[in-house]
Amino acid sequence: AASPIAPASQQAPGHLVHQDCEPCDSLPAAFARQLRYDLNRNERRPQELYQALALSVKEQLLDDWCASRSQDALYQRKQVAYLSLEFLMGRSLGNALLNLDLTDECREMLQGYAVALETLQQQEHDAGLGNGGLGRLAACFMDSCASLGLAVTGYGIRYEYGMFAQQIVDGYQQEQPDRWLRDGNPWEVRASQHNVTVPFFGHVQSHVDRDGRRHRAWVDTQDVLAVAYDMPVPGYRNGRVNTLRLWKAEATDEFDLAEFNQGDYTEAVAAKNLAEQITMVLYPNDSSENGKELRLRQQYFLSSASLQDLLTTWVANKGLDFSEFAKFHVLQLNDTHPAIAVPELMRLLIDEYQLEWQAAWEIVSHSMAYTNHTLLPEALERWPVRMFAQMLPRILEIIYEINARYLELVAHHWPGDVSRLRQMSIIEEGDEPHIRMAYLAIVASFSVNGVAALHSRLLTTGLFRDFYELWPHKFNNRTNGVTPRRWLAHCNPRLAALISSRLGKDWLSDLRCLTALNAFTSDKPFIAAWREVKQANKQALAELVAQRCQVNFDPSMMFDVQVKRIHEYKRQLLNIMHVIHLYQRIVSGDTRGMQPRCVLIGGKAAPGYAMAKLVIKLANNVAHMVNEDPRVSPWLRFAFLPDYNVSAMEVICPGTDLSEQISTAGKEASGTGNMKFMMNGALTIGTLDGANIEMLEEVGEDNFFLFGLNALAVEELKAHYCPAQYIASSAALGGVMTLLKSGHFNLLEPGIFDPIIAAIESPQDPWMLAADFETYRLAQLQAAKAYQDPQRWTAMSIRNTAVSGRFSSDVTIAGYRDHIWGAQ
Ligand code: 4GP
Repeated sequence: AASPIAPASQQAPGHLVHQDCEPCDSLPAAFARQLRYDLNRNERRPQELYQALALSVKEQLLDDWCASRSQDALYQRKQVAYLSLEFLMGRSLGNALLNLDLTDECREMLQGYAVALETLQQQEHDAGLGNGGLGRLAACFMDSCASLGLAVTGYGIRYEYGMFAQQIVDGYQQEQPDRWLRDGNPWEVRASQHNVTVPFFGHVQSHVDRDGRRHRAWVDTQDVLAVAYDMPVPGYRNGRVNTLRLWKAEATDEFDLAEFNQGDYTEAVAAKNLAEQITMVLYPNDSSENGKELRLRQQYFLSSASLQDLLTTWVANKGLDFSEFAKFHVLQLNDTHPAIAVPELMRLLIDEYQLEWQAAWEIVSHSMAYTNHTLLPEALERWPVRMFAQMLPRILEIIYEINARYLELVAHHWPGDVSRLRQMSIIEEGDEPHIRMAYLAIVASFSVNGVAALHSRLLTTGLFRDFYELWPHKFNNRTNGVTPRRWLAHCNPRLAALISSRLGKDWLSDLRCLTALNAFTSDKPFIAAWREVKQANKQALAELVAQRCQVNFDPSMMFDVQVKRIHEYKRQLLNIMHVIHLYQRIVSGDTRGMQPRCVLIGGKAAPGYAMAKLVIKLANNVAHMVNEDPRVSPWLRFAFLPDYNVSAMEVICPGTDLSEQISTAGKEASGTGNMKFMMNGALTIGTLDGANIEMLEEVGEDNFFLFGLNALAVEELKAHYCPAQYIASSAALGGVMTLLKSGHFNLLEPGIFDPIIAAIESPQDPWMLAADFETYRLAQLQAAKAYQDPQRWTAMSIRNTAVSGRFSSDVTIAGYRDHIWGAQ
């Protein structure tokens, strides 16, 4: 593994930067050059203009990107590898321009080409390499890490097909493949010098080396090539550019040589597909796992390639002494998806670099850190031992060894407690033994964190209680955040300009500065300007809704929005039930004191999640009845927005008045959409769940519409929950159930909503819709009343934005840096 180049530590700083050539062109010059050498310049469409612009902007990043890399190769400070199966990046152009401070220059330049920046931005396909919260969090973290000047590399998978595109046909969700790379990706750089091979299948043998030492060797493997594609992650005006390295699977040249030699040339070439399948498609499940073999292959592929990359770079720069590896590396595991990195790092250190078990374990257990993102039991990954035995036999051996050594420790701690051993074992026994990936992650990690205060507490008192008793020092909380660059400055330029006109621009890198807005809550001109901005943003949202849903939203009405993955625990159904209730009131002539509102729901359901898909169908059918009735439209409009994604959210959150965060308490780990809405001045109607609790703490009960059972009450009610009682005692809820059962919303499709009705009426309903309906309805009445006093509402809106600084991902990442990573 000798390196052809001198270790970077022995090179003069800047060694790799060519001092003798011209600095790169300015943006206008680079853009002009891109266009000049475009072979198809006579048939230029907005897509080509966008490509040329993106390439020119990327060029502006290259010097800083190279310099950041050279600096990291010196190993003067700790580096973080953020391992994640998902990075939900969305579009890059607007964000890159913002962080480079080139937005105005670019806008001006494009005037000369008679095209608007917005037009070109819309040409960019969303990089939808994630499902929801966990993937989008990774993207916000990347922005904050670079903006804080930290040396952090994101490692992920370059899925050929990202999150599916959602269409609504007759009210039902249909999934369409997302070919986001169709027009190429101008942001990526294929970096084949970093290629590594990842082994699969085969079997393990013992052998004795020349010095008489016994080794285990994983042989006859089928190797897959991992090809690196790098995307730049620019910090906010600080010259730092980090890397998001996405791996693509390709067949190795030696692939199935045997078949070649047997003359089966075409068969062998066709078999390449098997290797390339690994990175073909993102699994579209949010918060749940389905035990698919291909998914495990993706996890191992990502983990192995990324670790090999880190080790090769280390060896090239520092040689074969790994004693300081953990001093300079942290591997942050984004949920258990990459937890297989634990045994893989052991394997690489022991099998490839000949370390002893104990030395290797020291390194692993001092460099791994694990973040948990959900308490839902179906999301806790367990893999059949059988699958490991076949696909990753050497990895299975190592897991057994880790488990044996760790269980010894458990036995010491709780002498004679056999059930404890069974309970805490990484291997779950049974007819079909399974590997518990969360336990593997906890055992190896020096830090285990949840993503909001309540969630972290529930981890230590519930799900991971045994481990907390054993290792209390490992557990900590890091409340999520979102990047204020994308989620305020970029997506809401009108509000950003208004804020900057009073506070200057410091808030972009220190969002806590926004507390100064509290001084303006009774400043009449400021309130008027704030309202004007909101109206303009509502107009833009109304246009999106008109175009995608053919429903007319009136910006003078209250915009009430719930967008997120469709999941029972998130309770889109509760929202729909409230819409049905309003509809009933309106058609019965009871509109006294009612606030006209437009309700928007959007989000994707996992393709195999029947109940979530039925909720989408119900939303669409109810919307149809609401919108077709002329008696209703002055009071209520309702739309389901198809294909909700990152770029849709950039239009949605600035134009929202009321944000729905109504999950059953104890189920939403944190939420991050809630924070985006708050930053953009929406008020929240919500339960005491996830980060809602901390948002409420910041903004106070007077500026938040709180309702529902808390997490403890939900647990206590479980044993004697009786929905019939709630239905009997609330006329509103009773009315909703009667109308649902009458078939009013499915006249031509009898019975289709029976599963929904049964779920609401079931004493086993874990989401407790009936229990929370009445307090939800009352909170909605309060929200409506508050909205009718525009001065008061606007002051509340300003207060929400003012306190949102705590939910900047810069704050979150500073917490990771100081309390987990120990990075500078
Ligand atoms: C999500 C959680 O559901 C959400 O509450 C949290 O804000 C987000 O992670 C980021 O921490 N979980 C997932 C998942 O997306 O796939 O488990």
